[in-house]
Parts: sequence; structure tokens; C-alpha cells
Amino acid sequence: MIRFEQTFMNFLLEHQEKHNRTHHFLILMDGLISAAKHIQHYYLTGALKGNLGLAGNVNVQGENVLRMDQIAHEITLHYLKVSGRVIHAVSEETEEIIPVNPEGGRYFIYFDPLDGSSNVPHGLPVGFLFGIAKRNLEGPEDGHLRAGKDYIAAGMFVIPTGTFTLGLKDAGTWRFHIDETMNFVRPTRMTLPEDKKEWELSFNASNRYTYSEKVQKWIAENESKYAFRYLGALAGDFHRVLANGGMFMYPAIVNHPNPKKNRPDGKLRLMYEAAVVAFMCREAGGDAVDEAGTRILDVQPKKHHQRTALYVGSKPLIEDIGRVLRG
Ligand code: FBP
Repeated sequence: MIRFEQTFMNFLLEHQEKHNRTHHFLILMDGLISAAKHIQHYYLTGALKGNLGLAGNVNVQGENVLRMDQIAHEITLHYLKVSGRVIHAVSEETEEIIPVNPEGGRYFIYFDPLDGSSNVPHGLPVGFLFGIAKRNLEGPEDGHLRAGKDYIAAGMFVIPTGTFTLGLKDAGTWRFHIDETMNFVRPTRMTLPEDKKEWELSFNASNRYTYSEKVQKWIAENESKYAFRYLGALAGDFHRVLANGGMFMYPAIVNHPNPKKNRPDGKLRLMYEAAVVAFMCREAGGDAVDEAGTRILDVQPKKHHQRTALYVGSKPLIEDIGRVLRG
């Protein structure tokens, strides 16, 4: 007896029909799925094909571009273009907002095609993160940057583990696994566990004495209560938090012995890193705040590559650290 698993596309078709929505979103998601599989192939063969090294140039963030960053960006842009559904895109890899199909497009997409650059040279887990917003269908569209609360969906692929997680506005966060036919299957609803026994803390421990005094104090008072895990790639670390509960944080760096290395505005990017995991976390019953204790999803972006501090995870922990940050 052959056992058939429900595929992602069948799951999404049911979702769209249940909510009397159009096929446009299905076509866009099909493009993102194709992009993720293509990126996974290049990453898995990267070491043998010599694609895990530097590309030789510097990106908008002033960082050395990795060959795989360029490959992942190029692949994603191709599938967004052929979907015909995207007005414009914001990519971590390009300075300017990318006009894709300004007239015929229906969605804005904000993406980081390969997140977790410190893991790339070792072929270790990285992430493909994206947030999607829809054009104004009732009136004129000015193309303004959307806050996370205006996203209709946000998701991440953890590459090369073959897992895909998608948050749908007011419809939960769902995880899918890749099967032997390279299909994403078995939709599993993700809800942050209330039981604290599995909760984990995730942050770059080598930065802890560069955080604000109040954040350092919160860590000292709480770290012994939870396990500590850190992969060094947001998608991988948040993947764990979503399953086990707890909190991932990348606080502002304000007490670095070398003041030039301070990051008072945080390191992670608001639109295609922080807001993406914050959206999935909200749909899974969690929350996320910035260094001021403001909800990440409520922050209106002023610039498309704007940075932010990030605290994301189980509601009781975010409420607790939020009080400290607002204090
Ligand atoms: P990149 O987009 O340059 O990879 O930066 C993002 C990121 O790698 C996140 O995935 C991760 O959470 C964080 O930076 C790791 O930073 P650090 O190496 O300072 O701990």
C-alpha cells in the first residue's frame, strides 16, 4: 500500500480555496519553492564545485560577498521574474529596490537568499528568508515599504536540511519536509510549547559583555534556567526555538571595547530577517521585540536595509525581556 503525503502546493490550494483567494499566491509560492530547491542543489555541490568561497566584491552592508550569495540571489530573482506576480523586491544582496513587474505584479517581496554567511564556507546550515506583502487592491498603490504587520506571509527554508516553514496571516505557521521526490510535504502546524522544560536560549555568547547592562543582567539572572544553543544562522536558530520554545536574541552591541564595533541599531535587517521570523513567531503564538521593547511587526521601516536588534520567541520570555528593555 503506497502512503501518500499531502504536498505543500495541495495544502496551499486548499487554504486559498477555503478563503476564496486567488491562484496568484500559489504561483508566487511555486516560484519560491523552485528557487529554494535550486539554491539547495548549488549549496550541496558547492564544496566540490568551488562555490563556497568569496566572490571578490563587497555588498551594500560593507561585507565580503560570498559566491553562494550571488548564486542564491540570481536564482531567486529569476523565479520571481518568471512568476510575473512581483511588483518589486528587496534583496540583502542588492543596494537598490529591484523593480520586477511594476505594472502587472501583485506582491512586494523582501528576501535574504542565503542567511548565515559564517556557516557557508563549511557547508553548514544557512537560511533562505522571505516576507511577502500585497499591493493595495482597493486604491492607488504608492509602493511604500511595509511593516511586518502588513505582511500576508513570511517563511524560511533551512538549507541543506530540506525543511520549509511558512507563516500565513491569521492562519498559523506550518512546517514542511522535503521527500524523496523533492516535494515539500506533511504540513505540520507549529505552536510554541508552553512547557518551559525544553525552552532554549540562543545568542552569540562572545558578545554578551557588549550588550547593555540591563540585558547582561537579564541573561545572568535567567541563563541557568534554560539550555543554550547557537548555530550562528538565524533560520537554524529560530527553527529550534519554534519547535522547543525559548528565545533567540541578537541584542544591540553598545559596550564593545572597540567602540567602532558597537552596533546600537542592531545587526540583523528588519524587513527580510527580523520581521520574517517575528511574523512566523506571532502565528505560532509567540512574539518579538526590538531594543526599545517595541514589537518588531509594528516597526515601520524607513529604509529597506534598516537594521534592528531582535528578541524573538515564547511570549512569557519576550514580555519579561520587553519590560526590562522598556524599563
Ligand atoms: P548574514 O546575513 O551576513 O549572514 O548575517 C546574518 C546572520 O548570519 C544571522 O543569520 C545570524 O543570526 C547572525 O548573523 C550571526 O551573527 P554572529 O556571527 O555575529 O553571531
